[in-house]
Amino acid sequence: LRQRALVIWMVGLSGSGKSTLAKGLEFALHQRGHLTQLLDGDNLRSGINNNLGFSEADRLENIRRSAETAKLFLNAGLITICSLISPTAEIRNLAKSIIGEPDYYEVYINAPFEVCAQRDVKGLYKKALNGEIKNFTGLDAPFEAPTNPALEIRTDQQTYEESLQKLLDAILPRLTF
Ligand code: GGZ
Repeated sequence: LRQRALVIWMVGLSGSGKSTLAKGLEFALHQRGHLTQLLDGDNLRSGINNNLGFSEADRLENIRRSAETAKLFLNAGLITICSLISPTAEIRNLAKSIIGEPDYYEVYINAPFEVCAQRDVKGLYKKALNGEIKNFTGLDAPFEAPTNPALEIRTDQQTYEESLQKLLDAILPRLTF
């Protein structure tokens, strides 16, 4: 199979649906014969990024290492799906500059803070709202919504299946020469 490599960089709040859609996208691409690599912020933080917390400087370093890692997979020819909050324009610019503009495809997984807090899949919002977690994105740490993403997915306004279909419709045409 010939495929054009690409980094799909998914941005969004904790609980917005990034990881779920990233896994779904990876599975769908596999089924079509594509070679992929998934890099999830949460997973990277238990390995290569296990010395990093959630200060501004640590998040920047988290993104720098993740983008450098993505670049290695990109250069190996894989479709690399990154799912990290990537909360600021500065952080996303760093990722874009490491990966290189033409190979960086930014997807904003958009669900409002209130919706993510309502879902609270991991109970983190409850803890953050109780003051048990400091520097929580969207609460006492910034989240700057992407202003010019290649694609935006509203996970609060459509089903998971619709979101995944929209992702695939946008991405599949970009994976061939
Ligand atoms: C935001 C936090 C925090 C704080 C722990 N703020 O939904 P999750 O749980 O599974 O994924 C989130 C993950 C965020 O890591 P990233 O590497 O994606 O963040 S960043 O791009 O900003 O570096 C969340 C969990 O870690 N988590 N504490 N304070 N999310």
